Amino acid sequence: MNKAVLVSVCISALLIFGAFWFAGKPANVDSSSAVSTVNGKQLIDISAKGGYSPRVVLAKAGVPTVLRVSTKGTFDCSSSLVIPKLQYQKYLQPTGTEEISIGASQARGTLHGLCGMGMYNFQIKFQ
Ligand SMILES: [Cu+2]
Repeated sequence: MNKAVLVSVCISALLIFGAFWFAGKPANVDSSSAVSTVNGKQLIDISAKGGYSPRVVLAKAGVPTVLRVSTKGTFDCSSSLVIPKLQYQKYLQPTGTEEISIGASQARGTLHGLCGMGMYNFQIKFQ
């Protein structure tokens, strides 16, 4: 996908979802259901479609973590995922789950994720 297409997709998505946003939808900051622990690994589930949800996740620091980003008919630019701290950048499949490993030593501080154009974002706060 070239950058011009991505920009126009981004802008139209922003206009559409911006309308809902300004209609008063509260920011999704309830992260309690997004974090689980399986076999000593911390799992964080984030969905990508018209932005990321939840947008703020509180997680445990210093624990091997797998970030699972799921798409479901995601054709907006939130499928273009960038996590600068992990030097991660990828176009996700329109529907599927992407698993991103975060080592125990990387699971600290705040991890920022954003779409390719930097319009949508989420944060994982390791504490
Ligand atoms: Cu974007």
